Amino acid sequence: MPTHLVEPHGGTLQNLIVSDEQREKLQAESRDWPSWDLTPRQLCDLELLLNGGFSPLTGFMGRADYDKVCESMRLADGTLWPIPVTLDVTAELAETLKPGATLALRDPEGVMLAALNVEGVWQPDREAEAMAAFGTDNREHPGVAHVLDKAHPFYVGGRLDGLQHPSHYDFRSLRLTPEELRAAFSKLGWRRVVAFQTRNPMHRAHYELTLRAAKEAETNLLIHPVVGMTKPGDLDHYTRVRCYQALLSHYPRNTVKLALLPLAMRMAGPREAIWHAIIRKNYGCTHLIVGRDHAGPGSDSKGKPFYGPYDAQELLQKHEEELGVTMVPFKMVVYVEEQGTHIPMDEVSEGTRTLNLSGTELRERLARGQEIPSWFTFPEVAEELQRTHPPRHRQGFTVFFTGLSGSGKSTIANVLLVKLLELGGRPVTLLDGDIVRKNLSSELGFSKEHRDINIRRIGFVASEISQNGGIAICAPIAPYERVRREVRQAIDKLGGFILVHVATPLDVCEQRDRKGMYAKARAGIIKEFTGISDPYEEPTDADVSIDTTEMSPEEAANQIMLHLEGQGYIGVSD
Ligand code: PPS
Repeated sequence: MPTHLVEPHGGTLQNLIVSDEQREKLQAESRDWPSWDLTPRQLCDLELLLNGGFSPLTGFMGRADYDKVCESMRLADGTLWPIPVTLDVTAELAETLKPGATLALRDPEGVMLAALNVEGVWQPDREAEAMAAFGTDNREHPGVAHVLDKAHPFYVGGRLDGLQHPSHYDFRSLRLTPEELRAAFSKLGWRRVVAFQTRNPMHRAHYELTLRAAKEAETNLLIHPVVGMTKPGDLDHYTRVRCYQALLSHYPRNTVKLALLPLAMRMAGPREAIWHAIIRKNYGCTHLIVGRDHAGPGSDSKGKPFYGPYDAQELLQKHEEELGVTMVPFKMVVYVEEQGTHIPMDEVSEGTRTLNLSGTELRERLARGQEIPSWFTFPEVAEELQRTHPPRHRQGFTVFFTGLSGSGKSTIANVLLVKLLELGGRPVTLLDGDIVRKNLSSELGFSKEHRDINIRRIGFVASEISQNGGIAICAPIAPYERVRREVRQAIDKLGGFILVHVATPLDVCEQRDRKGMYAKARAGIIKEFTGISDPYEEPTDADVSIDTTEMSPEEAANQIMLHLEGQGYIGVSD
């Protein structure tokens, strides 16, 4: 079909999927090949290599390309390419791979997706790579943390023969390959297309700015959100895609298209902006909207931004002619109340009252179940966000007790269980120390290693419960700070986590000695007994601290209920 679309990067749109015949041959030969199970990040990279999103690449980079990309943002043949696309593997596998070997690349189920014709194996200097690609070796940068701490130590480069694309079962009609999207543009007669890259839900301001960008550049609009891997902590892509779908009907008819990009972002700021432009060019776009701090990870813990706000725009602008993709600067728009409309910030006259909501304010409003104003986001989008972020009093959470044996954890936990059941509305599960030891951890003893395994198991079950809207009450001793924090971190992401320190002093616990265990521990009959012959690390991050020396279990449980109420986990509407 004759097409007037922009040329792919490097001139040829790659499609690395082999013929049916070749696939059968490779499958038969693969019996004797070594295998590699791809990580989630590698699966994303493989998908864009196979479908031509990463044209002109025909496989994971070899050493010559990699070195040149790091050093000067170019492939060995001089083609502009800013980001290393490498296959990292373990030392054990690397040892077995020689040039000329073939490596079977498999998905998590073990299905072979591609054969890698090994051209080289090497151990990269990862600090140097971080400095080159990200401009920093600070591990607070998620891209740097990946390269330095998560990636395997060896890289394998080579051409790929693709057997099949990674499988996806969600939003299939929106998962268009470069070839499919180009065909759709041709059919619609679109020649000039501006892409909007996003990893966040789109609100009114995004809608207005994309509309303006398309109008000013006289282009059609492709909303092309990343659904591969984005910045840790971002909103899940299921919710985001439902939000984008809800937004579509607001655009003028037949001017906009939505498609999903299975990219694993690196958050590399300016270099990543160039990468995004190359990828969009391969998908048939002529323009890319680039905003403030495009694909940047924000600031480090000292508040210092990793990239300047307009570094990405500037770098892309420098290369737009060579690339054939025009950078459309993203203008921040704000809502001007007295005019009832959104306008670019630089057009707002001094003294005009403008409205905006920060991401934090939005999250707080969602957590409290408050209304989201329609000037900020279309009601259909707000509804989707509210469905995913129910107010706290309808979310799941975990109350995690820690304290010495005999401190009163179980008794208080049981009272709390009954009080929460009495309130109703959410299922409540008690994971008491003894119950867990009987049912979940019966083979474990009381060494540090075993205690940590025990707490991780409790944490895992609690996170499943919280994530699915239930309340988990855990009451182990949990003597070690590090694993307690690990559990908190895991659950905080999915629901609330409240640490209750039952801080009854050791002498009181020992005096009570309800189970006679302290006497046995003192006599050396029970070894490694917490507080006597084993450590207990007092928490410094407890949300509630209770000393039961002079407090009844009822009073203690009430104190926790008050805390839960204060935090919004239980409330009037329960
Ligand atoms: S841990 O450290 O969190 O894994 O411990 P946990 O699973 O809560 O188990 C503590 C209960 O096991 C009994 N027990 C011991 N506790 C501490 N140290 C040693 N060595 C030990 N051996 C047995 C004890 O009854 C604890 O129950 P509670 O309810 O805390 O008194």
